[in-house]
Amino acid sequence: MKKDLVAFQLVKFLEARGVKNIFGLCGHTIIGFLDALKESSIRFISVRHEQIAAHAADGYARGKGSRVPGVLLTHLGPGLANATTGVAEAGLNSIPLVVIAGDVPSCYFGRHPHQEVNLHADASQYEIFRPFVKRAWRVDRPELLPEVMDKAFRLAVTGRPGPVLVSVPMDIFSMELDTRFFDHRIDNDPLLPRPGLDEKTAEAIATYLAEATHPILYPGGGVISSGAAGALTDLAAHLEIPVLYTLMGKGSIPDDHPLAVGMTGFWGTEFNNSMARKSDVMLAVGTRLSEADCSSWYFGETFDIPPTKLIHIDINEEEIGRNYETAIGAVCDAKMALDAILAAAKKKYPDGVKRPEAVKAIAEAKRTYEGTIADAQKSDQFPMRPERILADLREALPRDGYVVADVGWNKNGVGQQFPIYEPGTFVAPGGLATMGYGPSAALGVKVACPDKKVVALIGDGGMGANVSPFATGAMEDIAVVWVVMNNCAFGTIAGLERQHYDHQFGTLFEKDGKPYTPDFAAIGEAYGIKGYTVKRAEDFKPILEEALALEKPCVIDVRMENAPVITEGCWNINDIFRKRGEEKSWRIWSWEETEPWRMEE
Ligand SMILES: Cc1ncc(C[n+]2csc(CCOP(=O)(O)OP(=O)(O)O)c2C)c(N)n1
Ligand SMILES: [Mg+2]
Repeated sequence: MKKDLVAFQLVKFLEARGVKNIFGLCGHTIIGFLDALKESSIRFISVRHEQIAAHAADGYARGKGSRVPGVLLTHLGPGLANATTGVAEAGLNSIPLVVIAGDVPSCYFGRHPHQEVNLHADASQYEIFRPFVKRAWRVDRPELLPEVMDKAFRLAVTGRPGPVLVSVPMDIFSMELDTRFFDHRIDNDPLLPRPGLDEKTAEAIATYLAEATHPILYPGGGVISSGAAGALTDLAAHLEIPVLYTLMGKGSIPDDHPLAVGMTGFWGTEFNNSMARKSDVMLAVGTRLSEADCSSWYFGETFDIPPTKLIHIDINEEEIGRNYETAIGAVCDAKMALDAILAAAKKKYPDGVKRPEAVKAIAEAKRTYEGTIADAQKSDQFPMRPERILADLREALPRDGYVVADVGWNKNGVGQQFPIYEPGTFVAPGGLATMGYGPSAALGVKVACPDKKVVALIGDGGMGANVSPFATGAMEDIAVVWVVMNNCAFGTIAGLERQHYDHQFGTLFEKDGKPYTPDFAAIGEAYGIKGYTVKRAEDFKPILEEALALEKPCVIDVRMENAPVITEGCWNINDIFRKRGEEKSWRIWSWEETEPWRMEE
């Protein structure tokens, strides 16, 4: 019988499962594991906060097309708690992660050993993760670790992808274990064909779409992560169907494709929302039809379902029929489904369908919209117009360059008016909308895609939340270009507050009544990366081009006007805000607002 330390066997298992990078932060509970990792081909990318590690692992998984999990290593208690926001963000966005956390020694469960979480149960830190991981395990015996790791890697990427947690009492890393336990599990890595759509349903859906007068396709993030963007674009082209998309679905079709319309919802344009509203059949794929994309589900805003007939395909059965009456629902993989529908459409309608009026209307609407922002995109004003920052960035960034966003103008403005050409190159925190996501996620994207240009487009609020990704960029030579859209404010919230309460209390960065900002370029330089401060609008693009060409970590601090993203859709919160003494009755969920046809019954 051959034996070896569990830590070394775990590293061997991870290598065998193709893990190339682990993001994490040390603690006494995991140095036994680090001792084994030191000998490995796996790169350990050490960061300064576990939330950064989680976002970076998320960015890594996305850079790899969401087919392989990002791996995150944390210490127990405070380390694991720090990682919660990042892991929850990944969970809500269906991004696969395997989180390995150290835990208290198993012999001391419940005796209050150092940093034990034990207020409601002994050694119960893993329960902190329960609401947002697919499964949280605490491994109580060394023989169980191989089995749990095997399950963890499979679970993270199958079905609706997401994070899993394996909490390992630190003594287990230091135990000797018969090598057959791990060896057996290393071999247990079956090919898992993804669940598809049966031919009959595929044909029914193709027929609905082909025969409809105003159909639309509506991809969400599931289309990107299942690699279905090509099939979606081909289906759109064959049946000439306009494509609207969710924030997370941006990139499912190149934005300069004649059938690409744009994003719906609160940050969508009126044309986009009206096209969605007027559609007679819509095929939604890989989306949970969430609030922002659906204008709080109000009737008469983004979707009117019914009369629009909703066909909804998602890998997660819980999404079907959640918010809307559904004509056909199918639980399957987005790519398998779109391939099957495309095949059925080609068989039944070999010559395709032509809808020249729709193509013309899209082109006209895009021209009109571009006209409304053209002046701002060219404005020499300084602090710069946000529209110009986005337009200059688009020109400087190659078609396949990545934009990793955060929250604020950088996410909502990009969703609305920044063309994305390649699936997966727009990386944003759609689910939890965590301020502070982008600066860290960009590290992981660049590690996953070293040959691509990666820009982290961040507000000064988000960048200020944590600047230490600069340290990791410097130490590990990760050539992210961080662009700080600096409006000296939590601008998005300032805009909402100004609109509803006529002031910006608690949302501006000010000192002695004047705008306050740290010097992000100097902070970058202090960390050992290149720092630029933009002083005039015309300097921004050349600086950006220089920074992108350097292939080194850089930060560009650019002052920007604190102006809100124009919102033509609707969001229920705007009805809820109410000044003292103001007469207001707001719309809340009601059949009158969301399902008026029921009231007619
Ligand atoms: C962790 C976290 N805290 C608070 C918020 C609420 N929030 C949404 S947008 C925003 C302001 C972001 O400011 P900044 O990064 O400067 O971008 P801007 O809105 O100015 O473009 C805040 C605080 C959030 N999304 N996440
Ligand atoms: Mg800001």
